Amino acid sequence: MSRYYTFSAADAVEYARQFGGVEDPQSLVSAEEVGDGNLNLVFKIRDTAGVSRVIVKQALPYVRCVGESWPLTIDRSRIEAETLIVHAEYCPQHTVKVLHHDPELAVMVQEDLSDHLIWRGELVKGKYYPQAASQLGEYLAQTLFHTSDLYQDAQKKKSEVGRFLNPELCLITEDLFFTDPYIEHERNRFEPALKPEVDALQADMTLRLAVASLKQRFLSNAEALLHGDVHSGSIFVAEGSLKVIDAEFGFYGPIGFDPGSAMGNLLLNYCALPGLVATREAADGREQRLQELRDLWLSFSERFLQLARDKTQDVAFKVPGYAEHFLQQIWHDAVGYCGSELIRRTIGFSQIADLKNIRDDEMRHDCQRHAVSLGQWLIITAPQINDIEALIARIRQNG
Ligand code: SR1
Ligand code: MG
Repeated sequence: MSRYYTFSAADAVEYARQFGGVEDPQSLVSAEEVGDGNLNLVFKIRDTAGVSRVIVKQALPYVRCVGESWPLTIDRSRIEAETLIVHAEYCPQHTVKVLHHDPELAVMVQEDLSDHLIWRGELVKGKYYPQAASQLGEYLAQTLFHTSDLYQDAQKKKSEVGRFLNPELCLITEDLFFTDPYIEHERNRFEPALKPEVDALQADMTLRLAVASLKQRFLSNAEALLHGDVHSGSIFVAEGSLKVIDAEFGFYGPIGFDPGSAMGNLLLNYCALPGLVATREAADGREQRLQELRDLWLSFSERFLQLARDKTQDVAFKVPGYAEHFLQQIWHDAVGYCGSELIRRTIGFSQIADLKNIRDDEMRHDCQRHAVSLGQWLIITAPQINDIEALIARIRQNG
């Protein structure tokens, strides 16, 4: 008999008193449900002075933004907590701290990050955090290198792949990223003005072949323990600080998927900025996004190579030139996954504020068209784009 029940605000307070690790548990008196993601309940637990002290997060047995008609395993809560715990082992400074978790109740208590803000909200307002992209690159390099075959013992890794199988959440990504946008599907969401672009995209067989390869590698390449959903809504930022949250899509997959998803979110904002802020600010903001793209990739790749040089365990993988070769494969994958993030967030089920918030219809459609065409181009030409400067140069040419 499962102990699972859905928490009320009062349950969340009681739970935080027991497991929140605060010195004065009785001072915790109220809970505010603040979950604005697609899947879970999230409570801020406040003390008598109204200060938020810890977060209680619970997985519902269905997709929250749809309802009970889309059931979803609560095991995702275990996967999320265990992924964050592994990632915190290698990059504590950029991973939200899990204070306690209970797989049966699908609940976890996390550190409060009220002194941070969700990066997406800040990007939509045109705000710039100069260190955020490098910090994200550091998080990705540390977590992905240390869980890859370059570092992990091969036997241990096989059992870790089993611990993090996550089939239901992976299926969501397999469908929403690589299938739905390329066929007529009831989950797709786009306005009639975009129908010609969507028809052309779905008829583009070169594109669909390239997407098939991306999907195959997502399904088959268990390279490292990914976060699995690195978008700007899964990241908290503050002056000089960045924390990654929300790892329920964690699994062993192709390393390029994580940096690629992150790059895709920077480029979605790049495409949306002319519709979100004044012309001058949009031009500056776009330059900042391109700089962030560069910072993200350079900090990721430089740290990954340094870790490979210093810490690779396997004798065969230590052969000179192998780490560089592996990194080049990761790069090409990342560019392809970046393109698929642009497309699925623009015409698929899971839309984002950057584009949705553009009030002027024509401007919104233009920005959406830009995101779709940039995504198409990235997916098709990924094997020919050899480095970050070539990518940035082509994005500039693309408008
Ligand atoms: C049904 S879940 C839709 C999306 O929300 C999550 O954050 C993931 O990005 C997923 O694709
Ligand atoms: Mg999420």
